Amino acid sequence: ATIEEELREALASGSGLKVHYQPQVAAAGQPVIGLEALVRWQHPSRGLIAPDQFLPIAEETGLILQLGDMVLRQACAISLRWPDLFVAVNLSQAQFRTPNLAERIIRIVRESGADPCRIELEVTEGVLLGDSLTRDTLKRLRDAGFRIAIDDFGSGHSSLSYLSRYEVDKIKIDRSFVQHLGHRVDRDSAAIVKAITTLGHTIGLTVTAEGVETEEQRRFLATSGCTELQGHLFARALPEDKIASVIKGNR
Ligand code: G
Ligand code: G
Ligand code: MN
Ligand code: NA
Repeated sequence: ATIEEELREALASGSGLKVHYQPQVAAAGQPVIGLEALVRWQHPSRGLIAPDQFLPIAEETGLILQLGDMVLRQACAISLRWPDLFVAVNLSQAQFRTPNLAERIIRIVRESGADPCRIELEVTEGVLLGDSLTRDTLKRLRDAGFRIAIDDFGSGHSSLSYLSRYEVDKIKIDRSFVQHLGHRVDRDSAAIVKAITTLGHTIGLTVTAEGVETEEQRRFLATSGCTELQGHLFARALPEDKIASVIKGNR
């Protein structure tokens, strides 16, 4: 069977695909405040497959819509279980090609009983640079109460214009900038991180840093004014049954 057929089968049977959750912490004091849903595929013969290896196929074949539904349903269930946390879900640019994406998402969340205000939707810069259909979809989602985060900020075709043109709530600074904040702090990355943080705060956005791996990075980011931090220093993406101990340990 091709990967596409196997993916279709996994989605139809509801087995194999699962969602892991990576905690996000407040920069101040580091309690866990949110979770990012990250899909995984436990393949019967190929082992654990990373999203980079099957998301492109899901996007090309349109299976990303069903996959997105599955992830969102699970994220809603987690949200109900942890009502004090927000749960972040990634949306691919390909999902925005469907004309009723906003209604689809709103319906799933409503059926689950979760509060849209506790669900954050992560989109990349490419989505924000999209057409009027995409803009309309994002506006309808935000009007329904969802929070919108710009994922991998600074890594794509950055245009500062959409920060004012669109209503977004959060910037997630791409981990490539964070990675270079080492023992010997890289001066350019440090300046970029500080500039993004200042810009974000000035226009009222939450600023999250991704890919935080070291204590030096954490300290620099907290001092620079980042609101939230995410990365292996705190926790990796974990299966549902492993997150409780991390959340409780961090409160
Ligand atoms: O978890 P990991 O670093 O391997 O994720 C790799 C990429 O896959 C990231 O860019 C992430 O945003 C994306 N990704 C993970 N889960 C989902 C998902 O449920 N939907 C979409 N659209 N992208 C996801
Ligand atoms: O594109 P997006 O930001 O959604 O991708 C998130 C991905 O980053 C996940 O696949 C996750 O596994 C990965 N990730 C999370 N924390 C770290 C980290 O501290 N270091 C590295 N290298 N990757 C991370
Ligand atoms: Mn993300
Ligand atoms: Na990201």
